[in-house]
This record gives sequence, C-alpha cells and structure tokens, in this order.
Amino acid sequence: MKEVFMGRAENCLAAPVIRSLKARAKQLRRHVLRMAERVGQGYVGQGLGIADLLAVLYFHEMRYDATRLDWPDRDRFVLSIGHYSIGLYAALAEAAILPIEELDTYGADGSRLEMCGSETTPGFEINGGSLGQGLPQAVGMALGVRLDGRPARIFCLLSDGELQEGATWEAALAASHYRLDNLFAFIDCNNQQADGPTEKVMSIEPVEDKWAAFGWQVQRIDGNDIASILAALEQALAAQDKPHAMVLDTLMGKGVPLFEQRAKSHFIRVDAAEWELARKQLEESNKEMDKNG
Ligand SMILES: Cc1ncc(C[n+]2csc(CCOP(=O)(O)OP(=O)(O)O)c2C)c(N)n1
Ligand SMILES: [Mg+2]
Repeated sequence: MKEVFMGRAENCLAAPVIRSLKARAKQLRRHVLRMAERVGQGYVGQGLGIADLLAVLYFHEMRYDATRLDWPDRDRFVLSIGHYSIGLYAALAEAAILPIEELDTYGADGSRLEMCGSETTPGFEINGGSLGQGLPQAVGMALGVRLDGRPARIFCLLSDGELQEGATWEAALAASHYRLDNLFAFIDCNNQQADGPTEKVMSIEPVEDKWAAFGWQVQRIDGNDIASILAALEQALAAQDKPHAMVLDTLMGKGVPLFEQRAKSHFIRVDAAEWELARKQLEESNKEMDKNG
C-alpha cells in the first residue's frame, strides 16, 4: 500500500486515468449498496450520486497519508453534509483509512459509522448534521493553512439545500475577501432536498451567477462525468486569487435506476426483495458506462 497518496498523474485526462477512476467510482457504489442493504435504509441516493467526485478527489487529486491522518500538510476534505457520510465511508475504506469490513457496521448501534458522520470517525475533519456549517469551517481551515505557510488545499462538499442557509453565504463572502484560492467548494446540485425538489421548496438558481457575484471562480459541470470533473479541476487549479466553486449537476441514485426514479429519494427505505434488483442494476449500468468509454 502506498503510504502517502500524492495525487495527480502527469496527464490527468489520459484515458487510463479516467478508466481507473471509473473503476474506483464503481467500487464506491458497490460499497454504498452493501452498507445500506444491511440496515435496509439510508442516504443511498446521495452516496451513489457523489461517487464520481469522491473517486476523483481521493484517488487522483488529494494528498494525504492514510497512516497519518493528522499530517499538517494534508489536503482536507470537509463534508458539510453529514448525511452524505455513506459515500465518504466508502471512499475512506477504499483509501485504506477505514477497514473495509467496518463498512458492515454502517448505522448500527455503537458503530463509528453513524448515518450522519462525525469527527470521531477516522478521516472526518468535522462533525456533520447541522447544515450550513461546513463551508464556514472550510474557510477557517483555508485561512489557517495559508497563515501557517502550508501547501494544503481544502475541498468542501456542500449540497444545493445548503444554499438556503445564510451561513453558507457569509462564508462565501469571507473566502473571496481573503482571496482563498486554496479553497474548492463542490456544490452537489441534485435538485433534491428533504421536502422534495429544490426548485419547488426554494429555488436557488441561477447558482453560478450567485457564486460569481460573491467573487468566486465558477464552473458548472456534469458531476457524474469523471472527465468533466478532471477538466474542471485543472481549470480551477490554474486560476489564482479567488476561491473556486464547482457546481455539480448530479443524479441522485446514479447507477441504480430503481433509486434514480424514486420521487422522494432523500432518505430511502428499501424492501428486502428490492436489493437484489438494485445490485443487478448497478452491475448492468457499470457495464453500460464501460461501453461508453
Ligand atoms: C440547520 C439544519 N436545518 C435542517 C436540517 C434538516 N435536514 C437534514 S437534510 C435536509 C435536506 C437538505 O438538502 P440537501 O442536502 O440538498 O438534501 P439531499 O440532496 O440530500 O436530499 C434537511 C432540511 C438540518 N440537518 N440542519
Ligand atoms: Mg440536494
């Protein structure tokens, strides 16, 4: 096992890089299904929807040491949306930060893998649960590592629902004021939140214009397309003096049509008989994605 994951191949858009990241994303999705199946429920749609971004960050871009999680120069992944933890557990297990077998304890009493993750879990930088708290903390970290003269970057994942939280925008203002170009915010625009489609609950569009008006470098991409994520990261890394926002259009439940088509997919309960179909559908769509390069 490689101790320090230094990230970034020379030519990041090379076909072998994309192929291997797709294989990682596939594996993350398998872990997500396995975790949720044991408890029969969970934030499955979010885990499946964000697998492509997590594959790129954990297996291409971020620098970290799986054996030394407090390495001061590590890149930080800040999960603002604690309920997306199922996806992060999958990535941490693939990255050898958590034992793979521990995934079987997801959501169980006494487990370190709570449905809404917290910093007592190895690899978690902050506590999750209260929406709108992640970006403010990520701003503090970005400022802190810069003041310490460290090369670390901060990658923060937030949701479209969190754009309805005032604290998110206060943090956005501060980040551009301090020209935090070591800060990368990924906004998962799955157009879903607990009470239904985001556009119906409280519209947040036009999202890019809002981040641009707050002084951020902005891109909007298909968040389920690994090549697009890689290309957007390249552009963000080349842009200086501004924090970077990447607006990701993603599909909740990506890869499992049974879940993609659920009207209310924020927290899903799945009948015991449906899991086999879900697993089958994931393998079929994995094959389809392979065929499409
Ligand atoms: C401050 C705060 N307000 C309300 C909640 C309850 N809550 C939990 S998840 C959620 C939906 C947020 O939207 P989003 O993260 O986009 O949901 P998803 O895409 O996962 O369905 C809400 C309102 C919370 N956890 N924290
Ligand atoms: Mg959402």
